[in-house]
Amino acid sequence: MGREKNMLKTMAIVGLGALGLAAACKPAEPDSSRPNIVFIMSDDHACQAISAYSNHLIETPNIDRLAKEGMLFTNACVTNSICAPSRATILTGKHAHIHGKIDNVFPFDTTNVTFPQLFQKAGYQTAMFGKLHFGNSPKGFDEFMILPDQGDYYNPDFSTSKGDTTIIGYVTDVITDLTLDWLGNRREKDKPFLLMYLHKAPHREWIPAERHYREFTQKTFPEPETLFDDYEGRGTAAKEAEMNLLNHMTISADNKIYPEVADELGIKEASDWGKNVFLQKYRRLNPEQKDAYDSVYEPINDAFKEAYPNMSDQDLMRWKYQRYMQDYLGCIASVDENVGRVLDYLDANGLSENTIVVYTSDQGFYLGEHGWFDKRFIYDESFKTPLLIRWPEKIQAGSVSDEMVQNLDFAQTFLAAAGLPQPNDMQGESLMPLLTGQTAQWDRDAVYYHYYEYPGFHMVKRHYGIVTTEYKLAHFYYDVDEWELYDRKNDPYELNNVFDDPAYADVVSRMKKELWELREEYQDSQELDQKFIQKYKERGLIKKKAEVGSVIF
Ligand code: SGN
Ligand code: CA
Repeated sequence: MGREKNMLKTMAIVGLGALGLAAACKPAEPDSSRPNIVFIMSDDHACQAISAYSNHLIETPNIDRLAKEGMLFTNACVTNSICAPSRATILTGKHAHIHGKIDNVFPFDTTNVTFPQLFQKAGYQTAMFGKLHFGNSPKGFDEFMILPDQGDYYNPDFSTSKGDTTIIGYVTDVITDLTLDWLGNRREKDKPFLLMYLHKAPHREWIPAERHYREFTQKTFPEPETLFDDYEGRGTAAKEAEMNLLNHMTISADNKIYPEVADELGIKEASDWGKNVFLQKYRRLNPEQKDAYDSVYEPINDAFKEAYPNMSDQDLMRWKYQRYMQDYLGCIASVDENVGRVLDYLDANGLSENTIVVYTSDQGFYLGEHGWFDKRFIYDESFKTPLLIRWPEKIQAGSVSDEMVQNLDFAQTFLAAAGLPQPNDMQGESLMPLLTGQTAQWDRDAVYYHYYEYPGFHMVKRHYGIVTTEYKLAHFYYDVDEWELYDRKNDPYELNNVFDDPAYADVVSRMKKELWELREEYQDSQELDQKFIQKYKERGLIKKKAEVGSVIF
């Protein structure tokens, strides 16, 4: 409305004689059949750390705006809980065994068709800023600036189509500056746009912005009920995973104890990996950044030096959990602030009405639940991912969907929203019926999951499974042959594998049948499982534990 008034005013000023010219040059009217898309994704952001889901750890008022003004998905999940495979699934609308990016190791096969390529062809202006993690450049973007590999928190390097560059500053701020600069200065106002704004934060090694060091390192956070999980009641995979805060989180890289302090205290780790990572990151800081860092982390080191000799394992676990949360949540504070900057820009420039804004993560994360950090498992904290979508023209403000939607669905959703055809070989479903309140048209009752990266970081065994609202059935394979069944309603923390419980015999046979059907529907198979194992063998990736980055105290 406001826009129409402005246009009329312009026409009155230019006068009738100039009308033809004015019409030819005027910005196109917002066309609701071709909405803009701002796809915001952070890396390893757990639902537990977004206040729209739960505010027991942190307030995220800006991200929450998307739920207040749009839709919150409480059961969004991924197909493979790890970075690059998730990104490949989002871009292609296919499961990992089809697009081929099964893990973080092998590069993405760029002969895959991605939805941004289809948008570009259809006349959208396209741009990507931040973390991709594909080992190659994205296709289908008019402009991109991406972090090589995992990227750095301070003074990050970027790859662009014109070469590489380093930008001084804090990564979350820098990615947002690039995004706003593009929106403000290079966006072609007569075209709809697709913008992918992709944060590195809050990925490991969790270094907050200077402005958040002090506040967050002084906080104490509530412990999860399963912090001291002993993994009884589950299979070998949970027991052998190397993601335990006490045993596998490194004292230097992760907990920010200077290597010389760790040495002085006689802390032994299986390798120097954590110390080396710490030094590598610390050396990136310029003198001012180092001063700011030291002014906060030195006192933490001093206090630890004093406390450590009298700490029990339990005390150390608790200390590590607090250190972890302080830094992880400190990173999220910047993500939230910066999301606010982008939302404010859209508001101030009349773009909010006709722009679909999505906030999600490449997967969920353990924030001490089961004593863990990291992800990978089909268990809830890593399987679920945040999803908030705002599109004022179509989505009722403040709505909530409990349906099981997947990152597999995003590509088709965007294509449907823009009125573009969905390729037949995409494997998801458009979320449009859910977004527009036509829930009756949505009939999914189970989702399929498959994780591959083993042996590898954190040593989570290969597994595939099926999840319904009531049950979760998973098969761990390769160096084990174990099944797990969880009763999601009666055992929400997934502590008791009831696969062998006679009371669940019927459920097991029904779920297995459905799992085989899903495998067939999505064209996954034992032959493919073997093919991917063979690929690891050919690349020499089948190694013993200690050689693949395991760090044991
Ligand atoms: C790095 C991390 C791991 C993490 C993988 C994958 N170690 O290797 O903890 O699981 O990335 O993460 S780090 O201390 O060197 O960062 S992912 O998000 O890219 O899949
Ligand atoms: Ca990730």
